[in-house]
Amino acid sequence: NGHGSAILWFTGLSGSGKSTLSVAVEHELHKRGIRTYILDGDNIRHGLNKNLGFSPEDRKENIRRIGEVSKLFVDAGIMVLTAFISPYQADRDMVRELVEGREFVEIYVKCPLEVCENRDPKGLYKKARSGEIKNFTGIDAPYEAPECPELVVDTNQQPLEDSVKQVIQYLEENDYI
Ligand code: GGZ
Repeated sequence: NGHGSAILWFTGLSGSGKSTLSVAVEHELHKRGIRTYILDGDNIRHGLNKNLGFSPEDRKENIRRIGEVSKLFVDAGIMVLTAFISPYQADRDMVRELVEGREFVEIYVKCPLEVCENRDPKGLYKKARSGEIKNFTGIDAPYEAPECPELVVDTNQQPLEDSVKQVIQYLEENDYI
């Protein structure tokens, strides 16, 4: 009974919980009969964008292509959930401008760098600190926190289920679902 598909754009540091949250939100949307698709590093950076690295230019192109693909899904009536660091405000704004105003829902997955670094599920922060990986977001590459996101979800201050409720509640109150 959807009132409209949209892009749920999760942005945040590596290890902030974007993927976990997007999967959990997707599960709730499925319970409500809503068709969804998740775009993340696994299906984008290993495929469509496998020629791109982590320079500012490549990140911009990464986000641009993800935005264009997301727009196609929205045109098809599907709720898209994207889980990319997307560290630059200008790149996120570029995606926002690709679609109708309310079709872009910017969700800041907020978590202190120290906490992400302690989680370090893939050991990437450790490699970044030792210099084995260059241009790592939060270490030697910037993360620009959203200036005016539709939603801020603090994954360090609340359990996953509360974050999921927060997103679902936003979507209900604003007639997305
Ligand atoms: C940031 C990097 C880097 C560098 C590899 N900087 O925790 P992960 O592993 O699974 O998520 C990170 C992912 C980031 O890709 P995105 O497409 O989301 O980035 S962006 O939106 O900025 O284009 C991390 C891994 O790739 N990774 N090198 N240097 N993350």
